[in-house]
Amino acid sequence: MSATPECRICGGALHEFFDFGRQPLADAFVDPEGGTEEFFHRLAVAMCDACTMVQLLEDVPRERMFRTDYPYLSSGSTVMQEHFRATARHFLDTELRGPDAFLVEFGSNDGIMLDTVHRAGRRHLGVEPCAGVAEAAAAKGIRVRNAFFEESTAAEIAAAEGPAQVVYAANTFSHISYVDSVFRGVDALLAPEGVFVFEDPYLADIFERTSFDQIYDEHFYFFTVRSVQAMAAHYGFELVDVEHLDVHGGEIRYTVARRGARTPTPAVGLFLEREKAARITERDTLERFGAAVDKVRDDLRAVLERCRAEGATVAAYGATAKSATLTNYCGIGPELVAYIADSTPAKQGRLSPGSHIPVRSPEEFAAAYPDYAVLFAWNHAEEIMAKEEGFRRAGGRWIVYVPEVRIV
Ligand code: DWN
Ligand code: SAH
Ligand code: ZN
Repeated sequence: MSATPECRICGGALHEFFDFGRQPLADAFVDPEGGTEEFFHRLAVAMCDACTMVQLLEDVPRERMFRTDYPYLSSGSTVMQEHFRATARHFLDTELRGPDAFLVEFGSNDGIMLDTVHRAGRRHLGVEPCAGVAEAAAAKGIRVRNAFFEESTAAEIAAAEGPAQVVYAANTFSHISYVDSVFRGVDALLAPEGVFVFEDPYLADIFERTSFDQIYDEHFYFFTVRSVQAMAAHYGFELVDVEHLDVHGGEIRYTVARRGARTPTPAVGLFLEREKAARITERDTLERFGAAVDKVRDDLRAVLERCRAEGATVAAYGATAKSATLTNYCGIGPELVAYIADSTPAKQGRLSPGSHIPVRSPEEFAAAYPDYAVLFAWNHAEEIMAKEEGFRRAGGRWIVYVPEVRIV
């Protein structure tokens, strides 16, 4: 028997509330010619009884997930391009007004955010462990360091370039189990009045929308305002602002400063009240989530089985990391979904992790529309449905499963 698992942040006791069983790495698309064996791990989520942080029970070694050939390209969505342009402009207009102001982004991927900072001629540095996407950013003239952000990397950057007014991370901080090292790194790098800003999927939205596919190897933590406030305090910092974002199915942008450096905005207290009223960290909410997950699984399987019985053709759209949990937990393979259309070159011609559904180009989708398409990239619904108007015009129907299974 293993010992009672402990919270990665405060050491409190963890209470497991959902087990997805054996799951593959969500971004490890498989070469159909064979070769390397797939890596599986146990995917289960728990909440800390003390600080309420929701986290995975097991972490996958970071080098397995974030490799040279990491396939996800942030710039694949025009809505996300606009989101990060606006984010960069906001920093340029506020924290980065001083002539020598310096911004460090970790998890900068292909440079979707830093591109605007770079074009404005401002000091910046991306820290990105995946060489492929880091090179894509460097090719645009963006300064990138090919490394994992942690205490040693941050200390080296501080020594070489001086303090940063902004340390920023989107959809990355929640990917890092070793938050202690990250906070020590931020401490080494951040200017006295600087801010550490990060945005990640919001647990309240995941529960409200039953978007259980947000849970996969890379997403280690599921933040709330309450748990982030406790985490920041634990490491000598303070949560000073929060803002809800509509991207990626609902996120929060957290602004953290050194303790006492800034006055918290009313938004922090407001969100804490709302979270309390929504009972998101209560046992009954966790149990309801589990029941809702299994209902989505059963409903989606029923729709797909019916399509198969009727001889209808079914594909999916968006070979998302999220869809690894969806397909593997629901038992959806190529017999139910013939292929996944996706614009990412590195995913095309490969098979989805674990479920082995072939990934094809959107051009192949358009060349012979299926009767139904399951929207795996449900967080990009508006963008994709607008782009693929021809599919609906040709009589095609979308199958969505967030917040519930529907044909639209
Ligand atoms: O947190 C993470 C987020 C930011 O990105 C990472 N851990 C991994 C990744 O997660 P994901 O794969 O679930 O992200 P997306 O943005 O939902 O993926 C969308 C997929 O759909 C991409 O493979 C690109 C594709 N796509 C497409 O084919 N046509 C997307 C759009 C908008 C399109 O028009
Ligand atoms: N910020 C982008 C990319 C998110 S994908 C966006 O919001 O679209 C997550 C990224 O985090 C990947 O590019 C991955 O390589 C990177 N990452 C994971 N661990 C990291 C670490 N310790 N330091 C820096 N980047 C990391
Ligand atoms: Zn804890």
